[in-house]
Amino acid sequence: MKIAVTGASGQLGSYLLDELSRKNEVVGLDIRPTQYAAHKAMVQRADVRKPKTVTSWLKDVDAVIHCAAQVSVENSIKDPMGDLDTNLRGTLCMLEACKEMGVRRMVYISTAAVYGDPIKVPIDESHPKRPKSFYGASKASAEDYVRVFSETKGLEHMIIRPFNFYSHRADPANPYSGVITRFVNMAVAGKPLTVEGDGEQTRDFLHATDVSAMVIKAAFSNVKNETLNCGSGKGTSINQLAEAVVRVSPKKVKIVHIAPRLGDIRHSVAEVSKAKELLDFAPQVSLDEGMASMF
Ligand code: UD2
Repeated sequence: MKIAVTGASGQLGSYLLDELSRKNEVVGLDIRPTQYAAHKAMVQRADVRKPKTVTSWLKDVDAVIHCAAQVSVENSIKDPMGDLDTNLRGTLCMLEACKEMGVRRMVYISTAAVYGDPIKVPIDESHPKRPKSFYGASKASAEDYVRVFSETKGLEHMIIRPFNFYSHRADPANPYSGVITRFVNMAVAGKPLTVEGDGEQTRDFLHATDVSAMVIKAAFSNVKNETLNCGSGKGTSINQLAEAVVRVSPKKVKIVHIAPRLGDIRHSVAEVSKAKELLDFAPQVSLDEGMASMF
């Protein structure tokens, strides 16, 4: 198969390239160059908002995995128009480019942020979408564009909603990086881990290699036109997470509590039975193993 991956220089994109390139022809597309030497020959400069830069790279491509996105919740509040341009218009541009070039399937990488504050945990895929940020709103709308495009123009699709994923490839310099990356950086610097609020809020953490594995299953599966959560199904409180980081940290660090984050979601845990049933997917990396690999 020939697969194109947008957002190929990002965290998830880089794991997809590693895995896909073992047995397939792969084209990576990104506005930023890749930082991995092994990917240099695979990653082409292209902007999903500018179809002319993308189309020619989709020649003979069977499936597109569309990861390219503006991923910061906070940026989306500061610049909703920029967020919409990349996440919604960029996705429509990709859908049209796929159609024009005869691509059979798009796997759209959405987010658990489409759910907003859940009314029920674990959250299953039929839970109402009520995003709390423009980021969640643009991803939720893009999901609808993917589905409607698929229904009206005949492109197969799969929508994947990852929960909180992490890996050592997340950019530590990015102020919006997730809590695991932040805690590991604090521990490496010998600084106390700052738990926001009482720390009893929960998240569903999974390693980026597990997200990559599920996305690849979705790309190759006979199952089509489905929306699936991508999580571990286990809730971990931020207090438990901080304690786990303290356990594996080479430096002795303390845990301190600071003010809660404004608008924070209290509990976010995926119901994962649909992914198990349709794709036979279950994450392989435990939180302890994943955490150890971060140091
Ligand atoms: C994640 C995603 C976001 C969106 C959202 C959907 C990341 C980085 N962000 O936001 O893009 O998809 O899910 O709901 O994956 N915390 C601390 N100390 C810190 C940093 C964080 O206590 O130094 C807490 C924070 O208050 C929150 C939890 O850890 O309760 C998780 O924070 P996060 O920024 O990792 O991710 P989240 O779930 O808010």
